[in-house]
Amino acid sequence: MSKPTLHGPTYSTFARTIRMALLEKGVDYDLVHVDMMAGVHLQRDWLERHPFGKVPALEHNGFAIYESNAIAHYIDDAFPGRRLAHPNVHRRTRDQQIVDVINGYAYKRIIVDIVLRYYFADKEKGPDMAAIAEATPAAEHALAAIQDLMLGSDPYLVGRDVSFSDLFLAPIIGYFVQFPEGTRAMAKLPKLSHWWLAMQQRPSLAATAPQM
Ligand SMILES: N[C@@H](CCC(=O)N[C@@H](CS)C(=O)NCC(=O)O)C(=O)O
Repeated sequence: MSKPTLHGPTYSTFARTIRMALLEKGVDYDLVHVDMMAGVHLQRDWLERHPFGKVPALEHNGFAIYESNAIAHYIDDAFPGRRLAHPNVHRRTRDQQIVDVINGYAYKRIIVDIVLRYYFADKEKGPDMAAIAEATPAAEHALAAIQDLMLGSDPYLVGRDVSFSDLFLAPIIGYFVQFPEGTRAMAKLPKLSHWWLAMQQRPSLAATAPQM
C-alpha cells in the first residue's frame, strides 16, 4: 500500500494528533512541513488544499482530506493494524464526544487563549498575564468536563488502550503543562493526571515532539 503524505508543521497540535495516529497504527508516511510562521497556510496554494487556511491535511493515493477528525478516521479505516475506534458503542460515542469537546471548546480555551499568549508574547512587555488569568477558568472548565466524560478507571480516556480522543488531547496538554496554569489545572484533576502519566509512556507521543 502506498504511503500517505501528511502536510503540517510538527508544532501544530492537530498535525501531532495525526502523526500519533499514524504511529499508533504502524503506518509509514511522508511529512511535508507547512511554514505557518511564514503564513504559508494563508497562501493560495495551501487554500486549494484547505479552504479554511488551517493545518493539517492528508493525501493518500490521490485522495485529499482536511479536518483532523476525518483524517484520523480515514487512517483507522484505510490501514490495517489495531483499531483506534473502540468496539463498544457507548465508549466509541464517548470518544467522539470528547473529540468534539476538544475541538469545539478545549483547543481554543487552552491553546489560543493561553498557550499562544505565552509563545507569541510581546518581546518587551511579556505575556498578557491579565488575559491569561481571565482565560484560565474556562480552560479548567473544559478539562473538568473531559475528566467527567472519562469512563471507569481505565488508563485512557475511554478504555484500556488509546482511542481518538487521547490523540487529540495529548498534544494540547503537552503544551499546557509547560505553563503554571496548566500544571495547576492538572493538579486539580486526578483522573486526567493519571491519564497524562499513561500518555507520556506512549512511544507515539515521544516520537512526535514539536520542533520549533
Ligand atoms: N478544524 C481543524 C482545526 C485545525 C487548526 O485549528 N489548526 C491550527 C494549528 S494547530 C491552525 O491551522 N491554525 C492556523 C490559524 O488559525 O490561522 C482540524 O480539525 O483540522
